[in-house]
This record gives sequence, structure tokens and C-alpha cells, in this order.
Amino acid sequence: ADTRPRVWVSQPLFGDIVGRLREHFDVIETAAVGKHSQDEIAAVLASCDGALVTLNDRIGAAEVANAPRLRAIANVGVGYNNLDVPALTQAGIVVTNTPDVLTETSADFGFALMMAAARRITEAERWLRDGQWRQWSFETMLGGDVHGTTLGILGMGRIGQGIARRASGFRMRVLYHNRSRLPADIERDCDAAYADFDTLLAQADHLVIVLPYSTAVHHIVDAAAIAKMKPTATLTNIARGGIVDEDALADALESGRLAAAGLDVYEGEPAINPRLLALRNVVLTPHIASGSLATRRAMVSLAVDNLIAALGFGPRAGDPPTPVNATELSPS
Ligand code: 8YV
Repeated sequence: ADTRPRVWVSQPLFGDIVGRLREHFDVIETAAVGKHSQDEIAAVLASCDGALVTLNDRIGAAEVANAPRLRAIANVGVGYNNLDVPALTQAGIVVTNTPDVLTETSADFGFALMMAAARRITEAERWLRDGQWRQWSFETMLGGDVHGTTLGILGMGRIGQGIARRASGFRMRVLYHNRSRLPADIERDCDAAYADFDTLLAQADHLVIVLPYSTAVHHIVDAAAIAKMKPTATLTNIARGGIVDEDALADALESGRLAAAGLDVYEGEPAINPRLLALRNVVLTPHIASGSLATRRAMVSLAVDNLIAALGFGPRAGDPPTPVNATELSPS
């Protein structure tokens, strides 16, 4: 029985789903939620054939250097900036992610966060719970409109397109900026028009960031970018914290250079910039955009399918459903 491949599950996930791994593998399951040190990761990977990991786990060349058996890493999440994919590819390790299953849930949340920021929903609730609502007044917690305004989407992948489709029900004009322009039929389906970055910034009443993170987009929303936005605009980020310069954002929210922000992701999460915590006009959520129960279960299930297939088992042996580096690894 000790010839069975061994896989590491880096944190407790839905047991009934992760349990499917036991049909094929010996499973090392971490008992507690939390970040592992880089040394701990390297030590556990040293004896594993595969791993099921989350955004808490940073894995690159150093962590796999002494892991001769490691052949697959299944990331639970569509974003995989926690993994050094070029280094893992170099080491011959298949990397997979979980796209598609989280698209609509994440788009729901992005839209909700944008609306909460614009209409000051959480700020108003805190004010009410603080006992400050003494009488109804015409001017209590006035916000900005969502319907009929211009939505700017930075990053027009699957989730960005989902947000655009929601916006049409609100009669919004949708502009997007993306590395590459989308085909005309998709633009038509989303009722969205391409704009260069500066035009997007200047015209958006609500800017929503849904861009995959890479060093190339680090702090692309910085002080200079924010200065191009309308002072009445909101900024919502459900992608990765590093895309936005948080201090520049805090400056703008403090000085009224921006009306409000909705943030689900942070540069140093779970640590939150204290300047953001002190502001009333920012809605802060703990990286939960994909967090409906059904979607989180679907993500883990897809990651399990990927890991089983990548390690050569199950109905899709050798052909994981959603690989990240398949082309790079396939012999040409
Ligand atoms: C996940 C995410 O919760 O998919 C992503 O990129 O950020 C979230 O949906 C996270 O990645 C879990 O590892």
C-alpha cells in the first residue's frame, strides 16, 4: 500500500470532497487553517507526488528543489500568483487552477461591493448600529447612483464579462480595458466598449478591477491613475491587492479625490492598511468574492479532479480539466 502516490492538502477543505483523493492516494491533510512557512512547505513537498493548495501557499523553485516525486500542484482558485509557474514548469510540475466555476459568483460579489460602496450601505449600517439615527432626514447618507452611470471594468476576462452583463440590467454604459481587445461578438454580448486605460479612468463613474495579478500590473492603479478619475467615482477591487497602491488610494479617499472604494483584496492580507480601516468611505471584505458555499465546493471539487487526473488516475487520467501550463509541458 505504500506504493500509492502521496498528496498534501494544505488546509482543511470540504472533507466529503477532498475525501475522493483517498481512493487513489495517501493524503496528508493539514489540521489547521493558516499560512505555512516556506520551510514547512518544502519539507512536506519533499515526500509528495501532488499537492492541493490555496492562495495562502507560496510555492516556487526553492520549495520544490528537494521534491523529486512532485508532479502536480492543484491550486484552489482561478488566480495563481501564489505559484511561480515558470519555475514549476521548469521542474516538470503540472499546475492547475479553478476557472469558470467561480465566474458568476465572483461577478455577483464585485457588483455588490461596487453598489455597497456607491450607496454607502455598510457605512450607513455602522452609523445606525452606533445609535446615531435619531430621526429620519432627507439628507442622511446620500450616495452616488449606480443605474445609468458609466461602469469601467479593468480586466475583461470571464469575471469582467460577467460584471458587464449584470450592468446592462442597470442601464449602465460599460467601458472596459484589457491587454487585448475582445472579439466583436463578445463585446456585443456584454454590451461593452473598449477604452484605453486613461479613457477608462477618466470616464468611469464606477471602476471595478478584475485583472489577473502579475508584476506587470503591480500598482498600475497608483496616484497618477487615481488623479485621472472623477472625484465622484468609486473604485472596487476583487482581483489582487497589489494592483492598487493602497497608500495612494487612502490619500484619495481621505482628501475627497475619490468618493468611495470597495475592497475585497489587500496588499498584505490578512493585514489591513490602518489608514483604510480608519476611513468611513471604504467597504472592506475578507477576500470572499468567490465565497458562496456552492462555488467554494465546486472549486475544491474541480481542484480534486485536476489533481487526480494530473497524477494519472480517474476518467481523465493525464488530461486535467483546467491546466495552467499544459502547453509548456507537452512535448512538441
Ligand atoms: C480563492 C481567489 O478564494 O480564485 C481566486 O483567484 O482569489 C479566490 O477565489 C482563493 O484563490 C483561494 O485559494
